[in-house]
Amino acid sequence: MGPAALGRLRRLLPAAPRAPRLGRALAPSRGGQTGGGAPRARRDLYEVLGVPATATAAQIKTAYYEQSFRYHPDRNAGSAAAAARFAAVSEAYRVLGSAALRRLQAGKSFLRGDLVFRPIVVAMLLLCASAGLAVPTASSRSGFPADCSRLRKTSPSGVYVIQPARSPPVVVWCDMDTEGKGWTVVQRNTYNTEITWKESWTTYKYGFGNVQGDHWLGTEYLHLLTQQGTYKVRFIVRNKANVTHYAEYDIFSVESEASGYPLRLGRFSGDGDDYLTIYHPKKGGLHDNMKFSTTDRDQDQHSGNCASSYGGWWYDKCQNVLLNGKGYIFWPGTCSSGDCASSLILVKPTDVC
Ligand SMILES: [Ca+2]
Repeated sequence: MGPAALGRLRRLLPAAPRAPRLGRALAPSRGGQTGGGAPRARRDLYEVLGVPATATAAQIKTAYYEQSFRYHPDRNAGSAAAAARFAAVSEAYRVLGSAALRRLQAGKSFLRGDLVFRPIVVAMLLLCASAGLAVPTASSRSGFPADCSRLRKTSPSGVYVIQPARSPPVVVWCDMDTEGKGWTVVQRNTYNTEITWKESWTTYKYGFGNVQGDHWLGTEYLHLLTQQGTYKVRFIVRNKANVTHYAEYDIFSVESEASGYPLRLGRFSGDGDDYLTIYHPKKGGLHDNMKFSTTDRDQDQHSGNCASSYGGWWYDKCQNVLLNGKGYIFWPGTCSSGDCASSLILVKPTDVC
């Protein structure tokens, strides 16, 4: 589905509601085949998630969590039907989830509690029940821990080798000093970094930099890490006055390369506003559910390529926040001109399961 088709879908979203047809056999993509054009495709997206066209952002997100974990390929090994259903659910949520937020924002009826609180708690419980253990175990093949949370609590911060499920061993920095210990560092940047961050898709895929300094762990490793359990993420920035700001999401995953490494985030907590899962029309839009873009792979919603200006990121049109830049680390309110001194992205198994 191209950007033009997505644009048509979004313009059509406020159309009259209709009753859902639940339990019907699903066709991941039939747009253009039935003669129905965009309206038929939009209707199918709601049906894929099993929600009515009047569904709120919270209902859409809850349905997505339920279905994506039910049909996740890791829990349906070898099932082409489950894989197709998983892909269809992911695409439906990517389109409808973002559009529902925009619709709420446009109507000035943005109910933050409705969006992220009780329905998502229910979704979390369903997610935990279907996902099994939230904390991954050590790799039976190598003996390396699956992530930094498996280290002894007395271990110091430093360089370690981990091995997420289905991954080769990976050298990482384990942060044993930040609250709760056991964080795996997936990104670190400083304003005057040597790294340009304007790297290719493949370079981002496998990572670059020095884990003792500025680096990107690798989008593929982010995917593999977050597919082996249920993870949370903490974004931390420090401004020139040495004041830190953080934003945490109690669920964090990066889906497969085949789906564009889209970002999936759960509930927000932090010491400021939520710039990743809430739509900010006067900034870059929305980051949650956006695909990853690089200089050589434009998957953003902007007419140009956002990644060409700074670096790889989950852009919309283009960014509310941006940590992958040389001489530009941007977080509104903390360093609104892009002059953050440093940034850090940490992940570990979530507490909600
Ligand atoms: Ca673009």
